[in-house]
Amino acid sequence: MKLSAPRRTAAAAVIALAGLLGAAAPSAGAASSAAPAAPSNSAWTSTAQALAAPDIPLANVKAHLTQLQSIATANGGNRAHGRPGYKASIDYVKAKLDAAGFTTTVQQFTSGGAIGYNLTADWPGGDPNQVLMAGAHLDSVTTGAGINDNGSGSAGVLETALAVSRAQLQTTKHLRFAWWGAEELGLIGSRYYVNNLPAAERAKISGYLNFDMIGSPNPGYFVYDDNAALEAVFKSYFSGLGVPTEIETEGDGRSDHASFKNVGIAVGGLFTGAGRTKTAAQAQKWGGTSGQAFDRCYHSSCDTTANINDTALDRNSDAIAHAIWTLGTGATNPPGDVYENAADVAIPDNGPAVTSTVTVSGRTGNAPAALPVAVDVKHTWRGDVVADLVAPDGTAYRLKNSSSNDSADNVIDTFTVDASSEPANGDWKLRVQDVASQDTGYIDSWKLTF
Ligand code: DTR
Ligand code: ZN
Ligand code: ZN
Ligand code: CA
Repeated sequence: MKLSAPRRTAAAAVIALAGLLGAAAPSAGAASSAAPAAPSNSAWTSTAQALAAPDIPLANVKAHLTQLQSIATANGGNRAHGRPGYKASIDYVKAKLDAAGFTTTVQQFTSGGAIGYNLTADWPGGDPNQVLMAGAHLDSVTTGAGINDNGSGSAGVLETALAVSRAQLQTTKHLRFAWWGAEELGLIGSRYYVNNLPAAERAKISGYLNFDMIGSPNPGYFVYDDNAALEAVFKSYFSGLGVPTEIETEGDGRSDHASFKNVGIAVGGLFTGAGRTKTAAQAQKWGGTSGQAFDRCYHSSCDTTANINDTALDRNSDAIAHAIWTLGTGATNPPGDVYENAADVAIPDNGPAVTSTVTVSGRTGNAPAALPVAVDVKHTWRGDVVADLVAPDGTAYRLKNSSSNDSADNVIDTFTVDASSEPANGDWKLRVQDVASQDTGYIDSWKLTF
């Protein structure tokens, strides 16, 4: 069994980055008994250190809430989809961003016979092929001003964007901020945005961070656990504050991150709780009142500026900035990063398929639309060989079919797979089967290049 000599050169650089992003360096997978093959020939040389985020002034965040409250009061008491208070909210947020140097876009859609609006704001610079998004729904329910739900998330994202402008932040990833319409009707605005984004544009989104209710009056500190790398960014921030966190368990699909997760984009976010009751154990670790809802005014007329816990709003706004600075200015995914398994795997003659695995981790977003799969299979009659790339979720991509008249030796080729619908991280497998008797061989090595 040929053992690969792990490539040490690039490994140190990749592990240095991995330490930054809290991710593990790539390694060979289960089929190999060889030492983990570290990424080799990485064209990535940067060991960019993420910059430290500034404090987000609570007073600034609350000033936005006061404005949203005034808008609701002046427009029938709410900021709901299809009502004048929602468009006025969009106009307020847009004006702040235009004045701060963002490139803003208002996207219209229709729902329930009424026009809705999404607002996106792009910060110039960063790798246009690695877009980091942060968003919040801006609409309220019809029964109230929606200051916690979701003025809090909207204001926290807005003030973080304004802090990026104040810092004239130079980013490695491209930053895009978003405020969604008609979330309360069923994630309508964010789903419209994602569904109308060309696949090539979707593939550029390395992650989406969602903030829906981050100032609940009886707060919990919940972190979305949909993506390990993004979850780690928030958990490490709160552990630095000495604040314990819990996994957000109100179920998937409960806010706009679901629109992005549904198309395979890595998502993360924060939540301080809605109508559920805080337990005694939670009150023990977080303070507040056990046996009472995290937000007693959830979807009610009392969801006003009085319905905010300042400490929770402050901590979560600072956590948003921490995530944007950490993920947006840290080292980008190294282009040309190679994940290889050089362990030999025997292929049974005219028998069951065998696999060889590489583990990809520490990346954000999806795999590329043109993923090179380099295969080296030694065989004495390559017409017998069928080969597939199997993504971490089990989706198989056919690389090579069998053919009865191809008697040449070996399958040594690089195939290109559109893997843009597959999250990058996970165990990728090369699956090979010999489908005709006589002649046989073995997987010599194979590799993916991201
Ligand atoms: N759907 C949100 C409130 C909500 C309920 N559960 C979760 C979990 C994660 C984020 C948000 C929520 C709303 O009413 O807007
Ligand atoms: Zn709501
Ligand atoms: Zn909400
Ligand atoms: Ca054979």
